[in-house]
Order: sequence, then structure tokens, then C-alpha cells
Amino acid sequence: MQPPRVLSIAGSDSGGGAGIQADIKTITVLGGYAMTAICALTAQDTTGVHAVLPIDPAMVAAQIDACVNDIGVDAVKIGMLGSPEIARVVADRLEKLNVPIVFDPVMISTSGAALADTATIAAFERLMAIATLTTPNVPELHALGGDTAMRARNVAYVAKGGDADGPEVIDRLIVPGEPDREWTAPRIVTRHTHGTGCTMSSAIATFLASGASVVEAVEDAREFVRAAMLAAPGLGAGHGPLGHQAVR
Ligand code: PXL
Repeated sequence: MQPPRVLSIAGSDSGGGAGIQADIKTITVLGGYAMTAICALTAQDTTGVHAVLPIDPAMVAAQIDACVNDIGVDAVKIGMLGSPEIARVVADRLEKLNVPIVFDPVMISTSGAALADTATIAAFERLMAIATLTTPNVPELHALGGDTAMRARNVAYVAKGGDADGPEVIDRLIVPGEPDREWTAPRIVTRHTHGTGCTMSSAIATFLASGASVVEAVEDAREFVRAAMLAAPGLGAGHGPLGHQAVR
């Protein structure tokens, strides 16, 4: 049987914990076929982001075209974009592609580094409009105008609760025209949370590529992120990576 083909359009994390590397591991462990369009390189480890190099927007477009035109794509995940020009070129390409799109509106790394400037965040509007699902964490939802602004945009989103306080983590799914849903689970207390957002969005994209509904995809992706967090290998002196490879 052909594996679900998932294209990750995102930034590279040299340390392997987040970004494109987390996406490839997630998609692969979940049985998908991972492809990538790299938008930015980061020199990064568990302690922080040491350098960022955005890729030429035309090169990002060429990577997307290569994957779409030959291998084909069943779902797309969008992560770190690196510049407003890249965000625009990605929107241009994806507006013509009729597959599920999961948009992780990446703004800040787990270690606190800014991964999107104001102009790039402004360019998120078109991507939210075409995404099947946008997956903001607490500070990202706030920067996007909160629930009021998201509901006014009439887009589906998962408000991830991992960054909120308290012993329980609540993730909420809002789909226009459908009842809201939420999932509650005991907080996993760990400093090894680097790449949780990337892992969540690429897991959702993989489940959607396999034909799951949005509700099923979010539910199963949450379980995968939690299992990978519990399997974290404890690497590095800062916020370490998840243990994707140990989840079976
Ligand atoms: O989790 C957000 C994120 C996305 N993309 C890249 C990252 C990070 C966080 O560190 O490095 C490349």
C-alpha cells in the first residue's frame, strides 16, 4: 500500500528536536512518506537558536513544485517560514493545491527565540484562510488576536494549552459550524518539550493524509505527542527533544 505523502514546509533545526527534523521523524514513525521544503536554516541546540538563515523564496517555491509535480502530496504541514516573502510564495503555491493543510503559526522557539518578525506574522492571514487547521499555542493565539479574532476569521483551529498554567493541559478544537471540543489530560512535567508544536502539527497532517477526520487527527496527534514526550531521551543541557523513535 502507498504511504500517505506529507510535505513539511518549515525551518531546519540542526539539533534535530524541532522544525523539519521533528516533522520527518513524526511523519515516518506514523507510517507516512515525508518530503520537505526548507524555508530557513537554524543553528540550534537544546539551549537556544544561535543563527538563522532564511532561504531564497524562489528556492522554497522550487522545492514545493518538485514535490507536488513528481511524487504528489496528500497533506501539507507549514511551520517556520522565515520571511514575509516566503510566506507569500507558500500561499501562492498552496492556494492551487487541493489537499489538507495544517498551519503551525510558529513565532517563538521553546527556548524563547523569535522565529517570525511582525511582517511575517502579518503574512499569516492568507495561510490561515487556506489552512484546514491552524494550531496556535497560548502566546501565538494571543498574538493572532485571541479566540474573538480567530472566530471572526471563520477558520478552524486548535488552541493548544501546553503553555498555560495548572496541573491539567486543555486543548480546544474550534471548527466553524460545529460544536467546540476539548481534550483534558494531566500535565507531563518535563523540561524536554522542544519540538512539541512541530510534532503535533505534522502528526495531524499525517493522520489527515491517511483519511482521518479533523477530530480523529487531533485526538490521535495529541496521543502521539504525549507518548513522544514520555519517551524523551533527556539530551542536552536545555529543553531537550522528544523521543519520536521510541514510540511504537
Ligand atoms: O517549535 C517551533 C519551531 C519551529 N521551527 C523551527 C524551530 C522551532 C523551535 O525551536 O527551531 C525550525
